Amino acid sequence: MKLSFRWYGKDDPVKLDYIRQIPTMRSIVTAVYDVPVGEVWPRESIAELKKMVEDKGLVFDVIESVPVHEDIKLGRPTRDKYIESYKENIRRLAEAGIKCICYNFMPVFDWTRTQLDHVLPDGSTDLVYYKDQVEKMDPLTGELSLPGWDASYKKEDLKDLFDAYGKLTEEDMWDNLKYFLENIIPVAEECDVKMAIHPDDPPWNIFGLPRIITCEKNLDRFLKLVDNPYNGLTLCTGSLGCSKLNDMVHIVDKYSAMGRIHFMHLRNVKILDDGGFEESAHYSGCGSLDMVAILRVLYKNGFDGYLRPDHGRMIWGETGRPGYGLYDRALGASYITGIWETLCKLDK
Ligand SMILES: [Mn+2]
Repeated sequence: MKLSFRWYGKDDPVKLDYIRQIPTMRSIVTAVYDVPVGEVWPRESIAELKKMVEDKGLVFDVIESVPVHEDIKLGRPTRDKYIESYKENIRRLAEAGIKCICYNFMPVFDWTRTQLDHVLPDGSTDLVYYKDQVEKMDPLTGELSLPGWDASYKKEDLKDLFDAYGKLTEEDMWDNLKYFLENIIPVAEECDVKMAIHPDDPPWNIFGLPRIITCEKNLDRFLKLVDNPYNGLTLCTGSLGCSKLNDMVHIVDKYSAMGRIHFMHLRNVKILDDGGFEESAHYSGCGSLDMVAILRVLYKNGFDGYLRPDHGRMIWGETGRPGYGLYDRALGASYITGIWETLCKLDK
């Protein structure tokens, strides 16, 4: 496994100088953040990122994310223009040495939480999803807004998007995803770039918007849309794992044995009785997922893709981007590498 760490570019308060000090850290996961969704990333911006990362002795070979324009997800006539841009981004990233691209196919909203600074008994803070809070929210009136929503959406734009998705069924979403994959996967294969879809977070419909990358049955369907190793998964344990219906050890075992997991996101969540959840520290005992069992099946299947600690809590007085501080993610990385080293040595 190739240990990696997400970094939000030069404005990220978590510096590459700190990330490189995490033992055995290999790759930086990043993106060009100042280009609107659907446009081609300038070669100079990609080269600048690569240089910053490589100057610190780290590897620049995985991108999270190249976002997918809503018109592609909606199957609008304008999608072909955005798909062409997407292909060009794959080519340009491949030229710069990128081997894996993470993306998602969630309508309108990416990850969704109800609070980003929930205080835990030990005084640290985490991200939570409380069902009763979600039920009170209406993104269109905005009287109660979810934290972390893309501020670039104006209320009118949001209304148009909701109307458009209102006319779309889950089957339409599948058709639109298939169309997208049929166009981009041949380019990814030609460029030797593994495409890795991130599951929907959380893995259920929100505000009536359809979500399809949610469970084993749908992952099977997804991989068959274009049955090619370049069409693979970012297996995020904290996203799929916040539904009790998903058996994460089984899912990780199955798809890593098939060689279709290109990127692992490892984090733990505590599932609440009513179906809500709280993000927790990585350690198995802090949440509902058995991290040793998950790493054991990856090891058994010879997993050699990318792996990164996902969201951490905010601890030790750190402030910054919720879920993406340095300290708790570094603890997560150390915990993961500790388990991995143990698995390697017990096997000798
Ligand atoms: Mn994730």
